[in-house]
Amino acid sequence: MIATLAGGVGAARFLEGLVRVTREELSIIVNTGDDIELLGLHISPDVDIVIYTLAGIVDSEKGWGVKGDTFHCLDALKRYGCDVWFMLGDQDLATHLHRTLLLKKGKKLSEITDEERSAFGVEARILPMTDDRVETMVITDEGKMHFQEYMVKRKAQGKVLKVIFKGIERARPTDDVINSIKRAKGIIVCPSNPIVSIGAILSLPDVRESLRATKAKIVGVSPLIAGAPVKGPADKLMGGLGMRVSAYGVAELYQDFLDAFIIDNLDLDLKDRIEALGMRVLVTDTIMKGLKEKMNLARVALEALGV
Ligand code: FO1
Repeated sequence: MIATLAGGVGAARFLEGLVRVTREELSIIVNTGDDIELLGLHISPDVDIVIYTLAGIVDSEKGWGVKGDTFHCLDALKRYGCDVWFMLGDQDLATHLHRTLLLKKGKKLSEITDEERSAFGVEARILPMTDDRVETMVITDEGKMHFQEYMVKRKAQGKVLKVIFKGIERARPTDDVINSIKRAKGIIVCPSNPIVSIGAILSLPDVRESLRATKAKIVGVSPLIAGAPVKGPADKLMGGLGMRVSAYGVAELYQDFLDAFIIDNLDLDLKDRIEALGMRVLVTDTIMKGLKEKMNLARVALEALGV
């Protein structure tokens, strides 16, 4: 079994390649710090992005939402003057309605996610990082807000001063999360935001310790290419928090548990410096334009794991 740590769009695109090049069982540990309650519904964007992508129904241009979805419900809500800044499509709303109803009945997010995965015919296990409520909050020079509000509503404006995982003190990773890290033959840290996506997973008790303790190889894929993310505000968050905004900066964040790190050809000049942090560095094309590139990148990760 291979375990992976995943955020949203970048991870899902990588996983699309991985499921095609390995016969190993996959456990995908997914960030839930981006989860938000809107219109009375519990939205788990990263869980849904991974499931929709692996089910082949994601809107591949945006990387989130369902391909060809309509927005009639949101349009109708606008008539009532509702502030609809998060684009929830009609089919996507069904997922959030279903999840919210089951949460209200006392089911755990991990159980509901497994039902959703199965309903969409996804074979890989999708493990929300926790069943407890964690909310990623961003403090900028414009105030404190939910990560989705910072990223989507305010389009990542304002200088980032701090990132807080609200609720993390009481949150526990699920047993499946810790067991999959302990049992995995190899672990992949997907090309996701190192602060809010992978950072939230690593902030849970026992996760980082289990990664440090495992004898299995761990490989990371840089989400930054030539100092910029393919998607999302990783550069603004890292820069605001005083970190080096480069593949090197990401490697520094993971250096206590990574055995290998995959960087883009454009970052070849960083190879020696990253290797000096104590990890093997593989240099390849990490821009996942199509399925071929996604599968190639996944093959490089598997080679680094030796599985
Ligand atoms: N991202 C946007 O930039 N704008 C949106 O309106 C938006 C809606 C949305 C709805 C459902 C969903 O599952 C994801 C959605 N996303 C949207 C993506 C999401 O905000 C982020 O990409 C992830 O949370 C970051 O990992």
